[in-house]
Amino acid sequence: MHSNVNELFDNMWSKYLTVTPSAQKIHALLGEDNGKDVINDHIALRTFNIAKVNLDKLAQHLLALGYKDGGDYDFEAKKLKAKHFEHEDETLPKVFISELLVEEFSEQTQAIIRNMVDQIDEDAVTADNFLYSGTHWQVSHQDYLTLLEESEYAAWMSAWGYIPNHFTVSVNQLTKYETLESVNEALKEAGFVLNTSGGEIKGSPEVLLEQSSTMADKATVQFSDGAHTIPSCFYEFARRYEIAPGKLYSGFVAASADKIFESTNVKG
Ligand code: OOG
Ligand code: NI
Repeated sequence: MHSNVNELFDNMWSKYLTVTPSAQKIHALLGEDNGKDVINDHIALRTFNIAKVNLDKLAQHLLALGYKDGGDYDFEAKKLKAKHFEHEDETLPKVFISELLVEEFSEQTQAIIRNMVDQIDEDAVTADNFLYSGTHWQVSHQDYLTLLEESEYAAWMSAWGYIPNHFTVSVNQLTKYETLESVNEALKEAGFVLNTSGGEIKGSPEVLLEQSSTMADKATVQFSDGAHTIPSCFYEFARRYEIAPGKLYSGFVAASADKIFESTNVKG
């Protein structure tokens, strides 16, 4: 486990940038002073609900740094559960962690996933770098395609493993933009492709959270049977509304999150 929270996020950011070149460009576009002032609202991590690596195992890394459980979310159709964690130091990003409900999939999909998880060294899960350690297994592109038929999430996990699948710009804290609409327009003008599932803007002031995201960048993965270029990670944008004067809503909105997951989809 990390003992320094800033070091953890710096290392996660560096790992994420290796497969998400857009992120640096988005910072430069939205922030002042070449993006130095961009504050992240949250990051997101994915895993499987197998005990060795489940949501709770990932959460240990955050709880050890003073994060607290902030809410539970269910995604029945995608066969996922999630929780978010937040820190009393509000300058630290919230962390959204989801887990795939492996037992709800076909025997074939379960076998591919269990084989991957079996290859993880037990000690790797509690090591400092686990949340940005990538994959711990060999998987074939054929298996990736098999997973893709049942779950885009499972396929993404097989290729990328433990790495933040997105960082999220806090629109509230930008100085050059106020609304999510204006952020989206700037992104599109600069050539970024937005996730339009459920509309460009998911949520509304009524649910206290508006979100949008880019479609994931593409990067090359060395599968056991060859290299292939597939969706990697994306960038999200969140504008939060007040629940009380001076106090922003800190939760997530399941109906919106359901669509944000699709930012790593292979099929549009
Ligand atoms: C997480 C999707 C949900 C949000 O902000 O609602 C999410 C994921 O894609 O792993 O990040
Ligand atoms: Ni998110």
